[in-house]
Amino acid sequence: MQLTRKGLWGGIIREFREFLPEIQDDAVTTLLEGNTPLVECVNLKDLFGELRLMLKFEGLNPTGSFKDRGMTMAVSKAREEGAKAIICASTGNTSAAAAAYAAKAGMRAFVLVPDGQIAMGKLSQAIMHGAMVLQIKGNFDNALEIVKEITRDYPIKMVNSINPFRIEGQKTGAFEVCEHLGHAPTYHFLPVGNAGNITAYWKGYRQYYGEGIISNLPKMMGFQAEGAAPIVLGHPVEEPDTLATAIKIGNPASWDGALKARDESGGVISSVTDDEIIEAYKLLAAREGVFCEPASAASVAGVIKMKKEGVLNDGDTVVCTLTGHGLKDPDIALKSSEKPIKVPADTAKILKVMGF
Ligand code: AN7
Repeated sequence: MQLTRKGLWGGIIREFREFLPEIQDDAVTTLLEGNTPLVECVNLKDLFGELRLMLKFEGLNPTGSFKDRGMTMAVSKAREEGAKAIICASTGNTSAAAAAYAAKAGMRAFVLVPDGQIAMGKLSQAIMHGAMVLQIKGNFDNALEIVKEITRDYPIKMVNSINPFRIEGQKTGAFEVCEHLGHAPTYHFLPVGNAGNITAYWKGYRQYYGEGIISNLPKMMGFQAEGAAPIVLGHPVEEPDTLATAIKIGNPASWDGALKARDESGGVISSVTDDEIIEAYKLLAAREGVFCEPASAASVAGVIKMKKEGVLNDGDTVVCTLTGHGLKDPDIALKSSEKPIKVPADTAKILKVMGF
C-alpha cells in the first residue's frame, strides 16, 4: 500500500479558503482546528421521539472549544498585519484559544479573566500556553470594557469576537454541518453568551445559501442561562449569575447579531435554568457518551424545553452545537454527580458492592 496525504485535514483556513477573507500563506497559524464530528443521538427517543438530534461536538477542537475556529483566523490576520501581541477578555475558553494560537504564532498574549469564576481546565490552558493571565476583581463585562480601552491606545490586537475575523472563522461550523448532513438542518440550537457564535453560524448558513450550496436555511435557536439572559430580558444584566461560567455575560458584544439571526431565520432566543442545564449536561454524558461543559448543554436544554412546548416536530433535523469539552470543568462534573464508592482492597467485598 502506498501512503498518501489524501483526506488529511488542513485546518479551517486551508479547507474553506474560498469562503473566507484572504490571508497570506506564511501568516496562517493553525492547530488543525475544525472537522469536528456531528454525532447523532440514538438513545433519547423517550424524550425526543422521531426528532433527528445531532450534536456538533466542538469540544474536540485542539484547545477543546469552538473558539479555535475564530482564533486561527484572528491570530493569522494579526500576524499578517505584523502584530506582536494579542489581548482578550474571557470567561475562559477564549483565553485558552488565544494563548495557544499566540504560542503557535510566536506572539505574546494577555488575557483578562474574572477572578475565581473561570473553570480550572481553561485557566490551566492559558497559563501553560504562556499567556499573561490577569485575574480582575470584576466580571467578564468589566474585563471586556478594559480590553476595549487598552486596544484603543496601545498596539495590541484585540481577539474578542468584536474582531470580525473571529466571526469569519467561526462561521465554518455551519459549513461543516451542511456538508455532513448534505443540507442545512431544520433548527440550529446554540448556547448564547457574548452572542458571537450564533452570529457566526447564521453568517455561514446565509453564505452557503447565497452561493446555492444549500437550498434551505435553519431557524436559529439561542439559549442563555436564566440568570444571565440580557437578550431575553431586553436589557443588560449588571450581575449575571449562572453556574455555566462560560456564558456568565450580562452585556453581549454581538447582541445585534443575535437578534438578526433570530429575526431573519424565524428563530427564538430564550433561556434555561441552571437545573435544566445540569440535567441536559448529565443526560448527554450518561446516555450518549458525549461529555460537554455545562454552558454547551444549554443548547440541548433548549431542545428539551422547545420539545415540551410543542415547537419541534417528528422528522425535523435539529443540530446542537456543543461548544466546549466537559474536561474543561471537572469541578462541576464531580459536584453534580454521585461520589465514587470507597471500598477495601478485597475482591469478595468489592463483588458484594457490585451486586454479585
Ligand atoms: C463553552 O471564552 O465568551 O455566544 O470568553 O465558552 O459566542 O459568546 C465563551 C463563550 C458558549 C458562548 N459555550 O458563545 C469566552 C466566552 C462555551 C463558551 C459560549 C462560550 P458566544
